[in-house]
Amino acid sequence: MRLSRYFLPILKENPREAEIVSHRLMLRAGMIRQQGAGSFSWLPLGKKVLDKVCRIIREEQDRAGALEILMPTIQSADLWRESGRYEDYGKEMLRIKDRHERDMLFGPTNEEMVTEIFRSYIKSYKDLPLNLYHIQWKFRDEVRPRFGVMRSREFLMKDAYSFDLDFEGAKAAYNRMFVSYLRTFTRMGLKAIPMRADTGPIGGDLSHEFIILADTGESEVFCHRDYLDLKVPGEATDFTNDDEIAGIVRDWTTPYAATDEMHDEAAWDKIAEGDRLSARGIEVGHIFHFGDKYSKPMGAKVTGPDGKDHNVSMGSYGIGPTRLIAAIIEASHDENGIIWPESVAPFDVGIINMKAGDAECDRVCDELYSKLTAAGRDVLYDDTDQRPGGKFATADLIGLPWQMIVGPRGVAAGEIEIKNRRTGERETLPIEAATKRLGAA
Ligand code: 5CA
Repeated sequence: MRLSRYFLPILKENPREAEIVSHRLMLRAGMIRQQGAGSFSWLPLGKKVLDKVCRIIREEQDRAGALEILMPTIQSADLWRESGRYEDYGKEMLRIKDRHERDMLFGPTNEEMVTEIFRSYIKSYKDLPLNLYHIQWKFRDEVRPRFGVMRSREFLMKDAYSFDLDFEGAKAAYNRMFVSYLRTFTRMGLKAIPMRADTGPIGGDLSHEFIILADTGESEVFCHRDYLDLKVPGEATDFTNDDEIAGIVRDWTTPYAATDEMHDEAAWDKIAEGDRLSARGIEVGHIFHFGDKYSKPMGAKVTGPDGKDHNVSMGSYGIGPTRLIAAIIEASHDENGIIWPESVAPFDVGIINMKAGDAECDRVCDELYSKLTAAGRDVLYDDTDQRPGGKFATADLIGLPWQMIVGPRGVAAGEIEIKNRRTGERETLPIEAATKRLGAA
């Protein structure tokens, strides 16, 4: 992408309404535009990051055996009356009437709808286990939307729903999602700690929140320091092996970890003081095992091997991709801007033409651009006539992991400079070596 043809509305000043660094940087980097209380448009740079985040989520959901679907945002109130949640959900639910005066709602979550799909098609235990997920916009009329996309009213959610014959099967499904979440967050450069949590309006008695430690987090959390060194399972993890998966979950649930609501002072006191980590955290994912809470009232049952009907045992598993982006920025930035982990960076490489219009600089930049692009790298080429200082500031603000700096003096010597955004290290290299270093032959 050439910057001269891109839409990147950078803000020079710090927006006054932004209280936390991620919100400030997302606005300044032209990633999002606020449209109303807790409602945001995603501009090109933000949309690119969002797509990369969702891609990792998809890959790890698919790896764990979940199947992607897409359900509507607007739901019928009647479905929610079947489960009893229409009245229970309270003011967070946006209730709407259609032209026939029918009660509708903008989905804050999809347990009812996915249970309706399940019961319409699946009748036998032989079709289990099943896990269906989608990535769809949700609306929750939060009392206090704040911190930009961190707590908004309209936000993106990946929500998965598992169906099993019995408690044991549902526990195995829960474990698969648990491990899939560990892998998902680690691939985004985040250290997420699973913590026992309160189940709130989703229900059930087993749930874990996945928490990123950050001073600006809304939750108060308590955990053992051992979590900081636990190893995240690799790509070769066998999601069909229930024992292997259960073993990983055991390792990741043995040290103490709990959110504020579930905190157990007595257990906490038993941990040596130097091993206690009491901090603030951001909830980026939340998984629930709730058995037959929805399947029973909604009649989602299958015939078991015993020939009898069984209400299926269910769980649901959420990740907030829009909130995740804010969490990544909270965890990874400096005074100059965002430092993207390479896996979710909007572009892999920036090319900074220090003297656009200079025939040699333009030629070298064009060549670098086409070589890197042909090699599959996502490149942002700053071909504008801004001054070099402004270009450096932009590249750092939007967090391009690698920057190639092309100036007339270097080009005359056949060299360019490459800079690593995270370490700040700069290195001058012959043009070809630099191109190779950044992934093109
Ligand atoms: N149905 C279940 C799991 S699929 C559910 O709704 N869980 S949840 O309420 O915990 O939400 C799942 C995830 O959505 C949260 O972990 C969080 O990452 C994200 N999320 C929830 N509320 C908001 C919000 N107001 N703004 C941004 N993200 C949110």
